[in-house]
Amino acid sequence: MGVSAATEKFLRSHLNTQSPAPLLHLRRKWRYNSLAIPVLHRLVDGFAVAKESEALMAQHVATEQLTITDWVKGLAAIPGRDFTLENVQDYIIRHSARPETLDKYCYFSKGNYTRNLIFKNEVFECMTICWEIGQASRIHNHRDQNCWMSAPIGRLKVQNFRVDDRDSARGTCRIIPTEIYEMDATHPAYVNPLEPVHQVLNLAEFRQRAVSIHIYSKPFDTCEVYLREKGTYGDVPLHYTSEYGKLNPAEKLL
Ligand code: CSS
Ligand code: FE2
Repeated sequence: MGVSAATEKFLRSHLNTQSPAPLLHLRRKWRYNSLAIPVLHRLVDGFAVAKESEALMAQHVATEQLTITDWVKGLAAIPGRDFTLENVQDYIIRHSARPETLDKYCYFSKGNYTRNLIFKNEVFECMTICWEIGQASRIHNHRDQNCWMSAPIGRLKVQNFRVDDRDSARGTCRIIPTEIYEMDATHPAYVNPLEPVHQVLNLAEFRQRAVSIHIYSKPFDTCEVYLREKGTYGDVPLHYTSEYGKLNPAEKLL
């Protein structure tokens, strides 16, 4: 898929040492979200390689810790037209949610990861996702919507995939693993709009539950799920385990 000129400029700016904020998470680039590097390898091959070492010298940006309520208020104060990949990434780098304020939005289930809506308007929705040890999402996309993620509690691995030979009439494709990165409290991330198919995993080896916060803009309520072994994909509805702190009555937590 293509991206807007503004997004492309943002992705390019990751390698511009004049714009320090988005570079924060590149300091440990192979372990954490380094998505700008592979993107730029394709966008401006050669140039990206030359600039990589400079990117590693990114300055540290102070992060203000807020209650989840204030964190969401700050996000909702960004006007819709400014709710861009760059602006929201900048916000989540500069502001983090205090983990102890997330309790109300934390429901765990041994059956599956849970989705807990915190806030929703026409521009974005924001939710916690609670991961038991060993739980993982399916391989999926976000319907071409932007997604920013942070993990105030625990650690998560994100595996990106490339989709080859997509045949929409037959619902078949090939799924090829590409970038891997990790998220934790100090390493937020966003889904690469140029390679939006991914899987999030709370690996058993991490030995702890995880709670991540996801911002989706605009909100979406279905996604495409990819079955790697079968080479097929299809639509799957998404639902909330809890909304605004209240468990969905139909929900059976295991
Ligand atoms: N997108 C998945 C979580 S992994 S990013 C979901 O909303 O259920
Ligand atoms: Fe996702």
